[in-house]
Amino acid sequence: KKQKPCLLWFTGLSGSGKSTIANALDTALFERGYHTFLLDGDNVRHGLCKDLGFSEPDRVENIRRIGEVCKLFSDAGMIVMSAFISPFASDRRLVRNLLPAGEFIEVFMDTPLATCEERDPKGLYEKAREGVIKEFTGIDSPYEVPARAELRLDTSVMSVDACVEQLLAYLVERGLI
Ligand code: GGZ
Repeated sequence: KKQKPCLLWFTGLSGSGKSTIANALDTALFERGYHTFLLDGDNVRHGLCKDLGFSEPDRVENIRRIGEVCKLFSDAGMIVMSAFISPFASDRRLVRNLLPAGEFIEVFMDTPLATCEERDPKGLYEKAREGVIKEFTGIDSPYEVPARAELRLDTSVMSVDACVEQLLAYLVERGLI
């Protein structure tokens, strides 16, 4: 099946739906016969980046390494998806500039903090509010909102399926699938 390489870079707060939507899109693309590669915290922060924490320099290095891996896989022709908070605009720009023009697609998960905090699937927001976890994004560590993301999704008002449909439509419109 014909496809063009690209990198769908999901960025947003913890609990905003990055992994959920990236995984659902990955499944949808796989079912349609496309070659994909998905990177998220589950396969990166326990391996490639297990020496890194959540200080600013560690987050910068985390995103740098992830960006380089994404580049390798998109160079190999895959449709790549990554799901990391990536809170700093400068780091996201660095990854954008690593790739050939047009291949980087920034997907801003614009789910309100209140919704993310309500979901709190791992109880991390509660711990951050109590001060048990320090430097938690959105609480006592910054998240720089993307100024010109290619796509913006708010999972407080959109279903998973609707998000996937919008992403697939974008890839078709761009001639990538
Ligand atoms: C933010 C943290 C933190 C702190 C642990 N700040 O919802 P999760 O649990 O599964 O996803 C979050 C994940 C964030 O890792 P990333 O590699 O995406 O972050 S970054 O791009 O900023 O490097 C959260 C968990 O790790 N987590 N401590 N202090 N998220």
